[in-house]
Amino acid sequence: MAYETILVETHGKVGLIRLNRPQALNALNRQIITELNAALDIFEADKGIGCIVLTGSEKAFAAGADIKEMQDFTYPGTYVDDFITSWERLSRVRKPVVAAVSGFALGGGCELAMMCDFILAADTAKFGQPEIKLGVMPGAGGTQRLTRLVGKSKAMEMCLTGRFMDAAEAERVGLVSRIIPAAELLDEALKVAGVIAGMSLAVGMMTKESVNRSYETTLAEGIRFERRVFQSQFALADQKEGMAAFVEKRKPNFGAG
Ligand code: CO8
Repeated sequence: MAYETILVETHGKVGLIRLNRPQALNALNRQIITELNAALDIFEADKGIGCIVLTGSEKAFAAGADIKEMQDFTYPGTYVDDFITSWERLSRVRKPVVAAVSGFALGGGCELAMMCDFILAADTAKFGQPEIKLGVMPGAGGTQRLTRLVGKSKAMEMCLTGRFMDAAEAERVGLVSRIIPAAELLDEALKVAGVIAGMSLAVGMMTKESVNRSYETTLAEGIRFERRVFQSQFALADQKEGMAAFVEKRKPNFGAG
């Protein structure tokens, strides 16, 4: 597929997707989401890819859903088309996904970043859910994921006032895992993703599934889920390889399971 609004590369076992509508600060329209979903499908199916990095430009990860496209939407139209549901493909990717956020991550852009497994932020990053200024509220998980990540008070303030959060505040409250100088962000994201992709693919996917389970269930059920998955890992060739490599004082050579 020839993409017009994203750039797709592979770096070893890492799949890199860059949002690329510079004239609109990577505003998310139907085309960019369709292309993003297609690229995710391809990386998800490719056994040679162990981790995906999603990034934007230096100025903007994404400045939200495309307001010019949305302004004439109607309720019957959004209902019949089930507007936004297909935009959540990213949250259903089973392989690890790292967001590398530089500049604006606003509205749907912030929601897209939060659908990733963790966010590495440039020191220039700015996060916000400014939808309320447009007469709507977050619609792709912002009221839910932001609240779980930063707590009710911060999430309420951001969603009700639309104020932006800078990188330092985002790190302090746990929205991002780390802050990196803007010029080094992509290299660092690819390096971290390379480390993840060098592990067992199956174990990486199982780990992601287990951590995510903590958001969906009780502690007792989550622990039970974790225990079963952990026990099942003794059926993996990668468990034999990983532990043999430790005992033999060599580097492990992991495969897909
Ligand atoms: N939609 C469409 N165009 C946009 C958007 C957007 N969200 N953001 C920026 N642009 C365009 C501008 O219109 C401008 O285009 P033009 O040159 O043709 O006028 C160009 O990008 C550059 O923007 P600015 O001149 O405004 O750049 P500034 O540096 O002055 O300002 C800002 C940058 C602060 C980011 C500003 O552009 C802004 O406030 N943008 C809108 C932010 C916003 O409100 N985002 C929320 C949108 S609603 C939403 O996301 C709902 C979520 C739906 C679910 C999504 C699922 C993933």
